[in-house]
Amino acid sequence: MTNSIREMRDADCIFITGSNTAEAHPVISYEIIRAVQRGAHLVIVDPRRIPLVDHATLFLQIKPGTDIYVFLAIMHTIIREGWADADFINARTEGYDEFAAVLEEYTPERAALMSGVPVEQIEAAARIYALGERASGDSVYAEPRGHSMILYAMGITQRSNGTDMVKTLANLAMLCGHMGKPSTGVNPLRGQSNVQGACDLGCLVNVFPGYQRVTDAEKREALADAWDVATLPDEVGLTIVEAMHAATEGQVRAVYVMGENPMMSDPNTSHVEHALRGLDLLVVQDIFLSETAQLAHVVLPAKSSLEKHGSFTNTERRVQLLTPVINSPGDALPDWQITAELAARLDARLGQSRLPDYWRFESAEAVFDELARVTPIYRGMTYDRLAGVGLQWPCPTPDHPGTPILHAEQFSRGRGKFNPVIAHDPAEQPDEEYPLILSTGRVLYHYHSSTMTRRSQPLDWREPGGFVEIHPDDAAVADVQPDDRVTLTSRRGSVQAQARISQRVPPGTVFLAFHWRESPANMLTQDFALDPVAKIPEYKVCAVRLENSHS
Ligand SMILES: Nc1nc2c(c(=O)[nH]1)N[C@H]1C(S)=C(S)[C@@H](COP(=O)(O)OP(=O)(O)OC[C@H]3O[C@@H](n4cnc5c(=O)[nH]c(N)nc54)[C@H](O)[C@@H]3O)O[C@H]1N2
Ligand SMILES: Nc1nc2c(c(=O)[nH]1)N[C@H]1C(S)=C(S)[C@@H](COP(=O)(O)OP(=O)(O)OC[C@H]3O[C@@H](n4cnc5c(=O)[nH]c(N)nc54)[C@H](O)[C@@H]3O)O[C@H]1N2
Ligand SMILES: [Mo]
Repeated sequence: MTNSIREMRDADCIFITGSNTAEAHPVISYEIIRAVQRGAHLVIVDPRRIPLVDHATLFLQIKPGTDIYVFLAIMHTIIREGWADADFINARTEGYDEFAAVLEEYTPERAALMSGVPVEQIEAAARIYALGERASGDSVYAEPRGHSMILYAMGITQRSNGTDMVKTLANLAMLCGHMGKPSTGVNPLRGQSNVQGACDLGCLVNVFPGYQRVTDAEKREALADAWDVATLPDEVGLTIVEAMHAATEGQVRAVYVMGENPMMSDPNTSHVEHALRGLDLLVVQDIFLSETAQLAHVVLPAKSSLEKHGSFTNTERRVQLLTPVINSPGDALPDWQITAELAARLDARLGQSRLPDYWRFESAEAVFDELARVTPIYRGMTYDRLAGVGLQWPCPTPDHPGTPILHAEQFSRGRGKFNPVIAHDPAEQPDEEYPLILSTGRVLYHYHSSTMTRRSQPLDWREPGGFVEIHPDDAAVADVQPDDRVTLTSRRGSVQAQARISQRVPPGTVFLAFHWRESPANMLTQDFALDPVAKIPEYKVCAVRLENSHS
């Protein structure tokens, strides 16, 4: 996030798209509701009538995958009506002319045809967001233009044009100067409790800790020095879906999975199973015997987050300390210790004369100290300083207070760059054989592959099994009554679940969460069309057929 959670309550307008905030980020949704109660506008662009729509002042219900036309039309309108922030564009950005030229053809009328959202709603969203209009009451920011925040999540990124989508939202914020000030910015709501931290310290295929590129020779050599090794790899690795394809092609022979359950969470499960079963070695390090661990040659038992020391970095870049609150069972060790011991043994096997210092950690704190040493954005942090509320990166020096708002004076690259983006449609469109769009995601009561939440009796009681949301029109066509068993079929496979007939989804779209091992959504999703840059699969759109299982 460019900005911080606490700023949401002061916003004049909050623009949410592709985030089911009340179910996936419930605590953040309280801040949003608070802002609305103080008079802020809440604009939501989403295919589903998600719970937060009850608080929205404007809801643009798009057909899945068509929001790009709406965003381009919103920017078209902002320029046409003179609502852009010329001062910000001149002082802080570059590439405006090229970007603006591309927008000319993306009229609200065209967006209405593609998305099903009326022209008036698109124009109203443009005005409210651009000018930071309030629904009522006075702004805490006494300025001519109010403060607008964009929040987004997986509805934007889990798309074959996810990178374009994110650039589009950045363009929109820069166009209106909603950047670098409180209650503005582009704010991706990060998912897992520590996914931000995992990325920060290099759990990505192209960077070392602190987003230092593996292809940057100078950074690479500095890190090799710090770690006391001769060289470090300079090759960008395979992302997870690419790795599964490489495995079926025999190019990847061994996989070490730590805290992931790809048999449930990766797209096209039959293919994933084929890839994993064909490996020479599959190691799974988990806190439970997950669906993936059941296929492993070796299972390494890890301690859960409630059983170990460490730090989590949350969605607003805040690094916070973990403290164990329960004892761990059996032989479970903290993940860092399993990895360090494994690495030390491998080094010994490879004939290293001495155990390199970089594997000799005494504690999680020692790991953190090393991390801070090699990661510029964490460099000023220590466990002592993190005690209490933690610190937000960048925090480059021991006396730096942390950074609640990014890009306040300038962007990381200097001027903010407008990236011209054109619309792309989802890779798999409905047709006669597979006439419906399947959208996948989450429900409030379960977490991902639900290794944890389905072991909790109250949660399991609340949502005990897989259900498909079906619009009444589509239910009528397929002769489906409430609670019937239905079968969804895509080009990849078939899944059975219970019908939940609901106006939450628009006609032509069905929704299935990916929590249920008896109704595994990823049997249906596709793994062929990845975003060209991020390589994320299009979890949010594939084509399916709906049948009543009894007919
Ligand atoms: N209860 C619970 N909370 C969670 C999780 C969980 O499993 N359970 N997982 C965590 C993780 S890792 C993550 S990444 C986050 C995910 O948080 P979200 O991204 O909020 O969750 P999703 O259910 O994937 O929903 C994405 C939203 O995008 C919408 N959407 C679908 N297609 C489109 C489209 O074409 N355009 C637009 N604009 N929107 C679309 C959906 O209708 C939905 O409202 O949640 C985190 N929080
Ligand atoms: N169809 C569809 N698929 C999706 C998505 C979607 O929206 N639709 N969303 C995608 C997204 S955003 C995400 S983040 C992924 C999530 O996918 P996964 O990360 O595969 O899902 P989890 O169930 O969170 O799996 C985490 C595993 O880690 C284990 N675990 C928990 N704590 C620890 C620990 O401290 N140490 C170790 N070693 N293991 C631990 C759990 O038992 C579990 O087996 O799913 C993706 N897949
Ligand atoms: Mo996620």
